[in-house]
Amino acid sequence: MSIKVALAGNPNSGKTTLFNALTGSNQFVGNWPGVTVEKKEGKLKGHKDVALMDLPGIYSLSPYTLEEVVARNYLINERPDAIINIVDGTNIERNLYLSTQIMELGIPVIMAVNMLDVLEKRGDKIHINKLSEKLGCEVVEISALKGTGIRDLANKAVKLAESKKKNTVVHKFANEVEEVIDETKGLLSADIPEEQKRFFAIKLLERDEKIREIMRTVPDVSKQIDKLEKAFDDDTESIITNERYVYISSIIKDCVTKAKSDKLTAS
Ligand code: BGO
Repeated sequence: MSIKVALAGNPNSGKTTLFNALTGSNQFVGNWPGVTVEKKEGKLKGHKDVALMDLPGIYSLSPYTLEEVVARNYLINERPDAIINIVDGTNIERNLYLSTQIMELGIPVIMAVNMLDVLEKRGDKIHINKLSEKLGCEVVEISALKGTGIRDLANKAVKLAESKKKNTVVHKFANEVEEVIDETKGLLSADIPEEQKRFFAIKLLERDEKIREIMRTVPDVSKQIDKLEKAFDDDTESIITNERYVYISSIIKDCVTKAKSDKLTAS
């Protein structure tokens, strides 16, 4: 049986460089059905039975661009055995916004922190063990350009895919938000697997119309939306985005040490 691994990340994170390093010349290029978004698939070098799917570069799993819809529909409908989430280590705060959403899909995730060569040159440090603990997934450092850590990443991704271990979300949002997410999860029909319920509940709370289109039964979550919006005096999409940024700030505080501050000086 062949194993499917998906590669997901922001534009400019080094995804193409990594895809080329992982697959060599063994690639097939086409389009995603019905749209002019490029689809690239390859065989993982050294692992003949492992297919690697390169997803479009995206910033979020929201429904606002064709690329986001293509990527998330693939992840929901095809359920790859593992996801490699590549993040640009020099821009990690921004890249983690997508990661927090990828972790909610219930698919095993391994994070590849890219641009290690640049981080080392600057003297910046990402504490990958702490990052791994905070995210609840394995994290490796790589330089896609220099080829550092690529083989280790490939071996770990294959092992993870073979393990069939479901990803569970380790971080909790504010209590009031978690309560409403739990209530919403309880309204979802039984055809949605347990490990995917958090993702669907959050998307319904965000009034994501496109997610409704791919659900067999759509529960009425208007009471849950009302409850959250009254409690926070804001719209649900902003409330959840804000929760993600609070989580990301705590990750950055604990896991990133910079040699020089980003702040501009007056010199
Ligand atoms: C240009 N280290 C370094 N230093 N650079 C990297 C690494 C790494 O580990 N990985 C990728 N890059 P894509 P997406 C470029 O193209 O793979 C670089 O969008 C340039 N081009 O080489 O395309 C990579 O698929 C001129 O840089 O990313 C590329 O995710 C000057 O990051 C860029 C400088 O990689 C994006 C860089 C004409």
